[in-house]
Parts: sequence; C-alpha cells; structure tokens
Amino acid sequence: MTNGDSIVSSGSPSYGMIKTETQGRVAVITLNRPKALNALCSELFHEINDALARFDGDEGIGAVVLTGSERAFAAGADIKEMKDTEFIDNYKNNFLGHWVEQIGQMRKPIIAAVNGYALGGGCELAMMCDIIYAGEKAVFGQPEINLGTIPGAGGTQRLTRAVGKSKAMEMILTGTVNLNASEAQAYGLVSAVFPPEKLVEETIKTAAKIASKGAVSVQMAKEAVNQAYELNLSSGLHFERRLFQATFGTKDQKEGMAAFSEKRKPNFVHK
Ligand code: CO8
Repeated sequence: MTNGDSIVSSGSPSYGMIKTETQGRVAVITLNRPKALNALCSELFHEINDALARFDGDEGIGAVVLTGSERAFAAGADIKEMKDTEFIDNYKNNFLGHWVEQIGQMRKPIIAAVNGYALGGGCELAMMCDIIYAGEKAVFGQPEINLGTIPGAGGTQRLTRAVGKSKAMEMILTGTVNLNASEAQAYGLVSAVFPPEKLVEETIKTAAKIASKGAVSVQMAKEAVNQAYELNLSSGLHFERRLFQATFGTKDQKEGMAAFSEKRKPNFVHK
C-alpha cells in the first residue's frame, strides 16, 4: 500500500471458512478451507456472500480482493456435499443458485487473485470477478464432465466468451485440458501473472489504485463494461454515453478536471 497502512482484521469472528481483512480502502476475502482445497460447500459460499454484501455496503471500501491459498483458489463445488442430491430437490430449491446472487449484484469491483487450482466452480467463481490476476502455478479448468455433470455457475458462458468456442469446448468436453497461468493470460482470461508469493500483494496494489479513484465513476465504469456482455453495440454505446454524461453531476468529476487544470493530484470524495 502506498499509504503504508498495515493489514487490519475487520473482525467477523463468526466466519469459519474465510478470513476477511481490510487495508485502507481495500477489503481482502481469503477462502480458508485448506483440507478440502477450498472446495465450495454451501457454508463457505454463504460466508463469501455475507462478506461481499458487507463490503459492498461499506463506504470505506472501494474494491475487494478474493483469494485462496497458494495451493488452491478453489477446487470446485464440494463434490461430497452434493453427490447424493436429487434433481427434483435441486430444481425446487434452486440448488447453488445463491452462488451468483451476491457477486452479480456487487457494485464495487472484485479482483480474483488465483494461486493453484481454480477448477469447476472455482474457475467459475474467478470468472464472476471483474479482473483475474494469477500466480505462476495457477491452473484453470472445468472438469465437471468427469463427474457426469456440466459447469453450472457460468463456465459454459463466461469461459467461452473469454477464450473462444474451440478452447472452451476442448476444456469443458474433455475435462482434462486445463489452462496454466501463461496460457490463461495469452487467452485474455487473466490480465497479469505474478510469482505466487507476490500475487496477493500485487493484486492489493491494483485494488488500492482502483479504490483511490472516485467511487461513483468506478461503479459506473464497471456497470458500462458489464453491459458489453449484455447489449448490442448501439445500445451499449447509448448506455455508456448516458453514464458519461451523468458523471458531470458528481463532485469527483469537478474535482478531477479541476485538479488536472491546476496541475495537482485530485482529492476524490466519492460523491
Ligand atoms: N469437493 C470436495 N472435496 C474436494 C474437492 C471438491 N471439489 N477437491 C478436493 N477435495 C478434497 C479431496 O477429497 C481431499 O480430501 P481428503 O483428504 O479428505 O481425501 C482434499 O481435498 C485434497 O485433495 P486431493 O487429495 O485430491 O489433492 P490432489 O493434490 O491429489 O489433487 C485436485 C488436487 C486435482 C484438485 C483434486 O482434488 C481434484 O480433482 N478435485 C476435484 C476437482 C473437480 O472435479 N472440481 C469440480 C467440482 S464440480 C463443480 O465445481 C460444479 C460447479 C457447479 C456450480 C453450480 C452452481 C449453480
């Protein structure tokens, strides 16, 4: 951190499977279920969602980092937990539907810092984030086909958009073709690769940089980029222009442009 702050526990003793910390305006959520390689059981996902909701609603936080251990970001949904569930209950109870709810609603940027395995639901969780950084030994894959099932939290959609149809088909249909960190970067799935021990630190630096900008324009920029996946070009350009115009109603736009003109650093107030 440029301001020299040390990492401070933001305190939530009720979490048993994640750790949360804040560093300045950055929140860090660390998946902490090492014996199961951070397999995403229901309790773990509820904790992730709870922490995300808390940080999204905290004005003192401008960006969130989501990470795991050096061995595993997450090795997928918890196979042991779900293996005996039945279609009719899964359908009626919208099994694992809550996975996508909070991350999809997040207004603040989330950066995934992926070391080790990001398989199945773990790869999907990383792809739900806004930016993915990887450690050199990261492994991205969708092995669900080996279990007699298919990706269920965005793998067939987000991976295909990220790496193209042929590679996504190869990964999802074989369940054994994975991407290492440099391949994932070459495909554009991840935007930077770091030595494993530097990954979280470097990710926090980027998150801090984002969190130092005006929070309203950061949220609007995130919203506009995400519309690129939903809208045709003319609707997307229209959406972008309206948000661009709206930024002129914020204090931060006045401050940012005044600071440029006065050759000084802006002092954003996130309003
Ligand atoms: N679920 C449950 N436990 C797991 C999982 C998992 N996904 N992955 C690893 N573990 C456990 C192992 O069972 C083992 O536990 P134990 O010591 O009690 O036997 C422990 O973690 C360590 O694992 P390994 O001994 O296997 O470690 P290795 O280093 O030998 O292998 C691997 C690491 C390659 C990652 C291996 O563990 C593996 O293949 N794991 C399964 C990967 C996988 O298939 N993931 C996909 C799961 S399905 C899924 O994610 C569907 C998502 C759908 C979302 C739907 C939303 C609507």
